[in-house]
Amino acid sequence: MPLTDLASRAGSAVRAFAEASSDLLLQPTLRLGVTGLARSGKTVFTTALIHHLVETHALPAFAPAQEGRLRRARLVPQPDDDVPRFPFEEHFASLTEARHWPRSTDRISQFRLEIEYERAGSWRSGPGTLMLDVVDYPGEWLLDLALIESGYTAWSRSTINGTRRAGRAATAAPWLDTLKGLDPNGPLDEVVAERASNAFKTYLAALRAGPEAVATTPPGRFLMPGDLAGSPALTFAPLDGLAETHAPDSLAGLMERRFEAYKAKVVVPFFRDHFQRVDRQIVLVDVLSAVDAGPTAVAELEEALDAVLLSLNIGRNSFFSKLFAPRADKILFAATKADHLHQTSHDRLDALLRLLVSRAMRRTEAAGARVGTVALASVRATRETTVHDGSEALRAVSGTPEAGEVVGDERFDGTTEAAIFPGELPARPESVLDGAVEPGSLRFPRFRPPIVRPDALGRPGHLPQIRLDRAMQFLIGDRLT
Ligand SMILES: Nc1nc2c(ncn2[C@@H]2O[C@H](COP(=O)(O)OP(=O)(O)O)[C@@H](O)[C@H]2O)c(=O)[nH]1
Ligand SMILES: [Mg+2]
Repeated sequence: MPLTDLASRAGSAVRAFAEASSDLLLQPTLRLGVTGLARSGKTVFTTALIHHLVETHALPAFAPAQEGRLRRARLVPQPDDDVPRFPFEEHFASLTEARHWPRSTDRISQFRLEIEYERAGSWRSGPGTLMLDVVDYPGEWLLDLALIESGYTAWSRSTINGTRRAGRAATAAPWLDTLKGLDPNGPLDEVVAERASNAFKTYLAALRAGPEAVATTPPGRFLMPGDLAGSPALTFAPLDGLAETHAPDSLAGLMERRFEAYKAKVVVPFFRDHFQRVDRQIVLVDVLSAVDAGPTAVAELEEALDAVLLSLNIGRNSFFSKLFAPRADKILFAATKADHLHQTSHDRLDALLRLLVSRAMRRTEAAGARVGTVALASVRATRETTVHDGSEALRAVSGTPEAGEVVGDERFDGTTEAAIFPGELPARPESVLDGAVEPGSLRFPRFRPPIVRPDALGRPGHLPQIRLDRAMQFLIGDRLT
């Protein structure tokens, strides 16, 4: 391992300590990480969270609000100048005025809220202030932790081995073809390196677009480049038939240097500067889409959960992961978009996520932090209703499907409301893993965000949600007492 790495790690420990002690002296601060794979609902969650804190109102399961102890929350300048600000105002306007979901984002962003509240304790009373820093970052980047412990040769081999998995042959064929034509000992050639890297990226993209639908093969920035899109730092790829060491002027030598540079300049700084500093973490999971895509997607999702738990290093005895372990003492896994189901299925969705997470916790020997699960909708786009199928009454949801969505033989125009029977999750969550849900048998059209009307005094209305208040209580409730 290069020395610079160790030095920077030591520096980060010193900084973390200085930060923690200055926090104690100056202002209690809580850093909340929001992560999840692409489209899992991070932007919508973060927008709704800020909205509910700023527009204080009763949220039954969020004690500080329910007890009327939230006095004021306002947006203040964020602590890290080098991280883009989370564009809350833009996302909120898009949701409530245009009724469009926020535009998708692929990079890290941050937001600071200053929350003034009334203490609830019997021995501590009076006003308190909490600085809440919310950091939204792509879950794909967590997959890179696996690379830190790996050398270029080992990474190449395991990635190529990954193509042998059931169902991957056709997806991998074009990339494996390109690999056959590449000689690791051949001359160092930029054009060849780029061709190899492009073929590899095409393979990764095809994996995600395929039936697995979940991305678990690193490097994370190849899946979600953020501000590194198009950068030469991402121009590398595995090679086949590698020896243990590579001549510096060979193709393998170049690839190895790039691989190591990626780890040192991209992966390590992310874990050190952002991930490691998180106090509480929410991991959003689109369980419903995986269930609908079939057992392969669910299995792939389980693997993604393993990777997340390993990166959170709750309990595993590894030198490297220990160095990057965040100080997070509470981790919440949340199945998002629960508003696609009737509320009678919300507990089933939660039970399924709990099963997936507890299996992952056993596999990764997780211990230490408090881990919770919840099925939620950050923004509830539907209402509950019943539809009749002959003499049978089915529990359904109704909302406005987005223009172009198709259910059965109906294509929606984006303005018409419709009641849709989404199907039901099985009562026994284990049966989902055995393939009890026929792929494509559930109906989850994309709904437009709900209509939010101002209240009688003309103040902006509240975004409806499902169990978001429970998530807030788990993540920050105890720091507002
Ligand atoms: N019905 C519903 N859809 C949601 C909800 N949260 C997210 N979505 C959908 O999921 C998409 C992706 O959400 P987004 O927050 O942008 O995901 P990100 O990539 O993780 O930031 C949105 O455009 C919505 O279509 C929710 O609470 N309810
Ligand atoms: Mg986003």
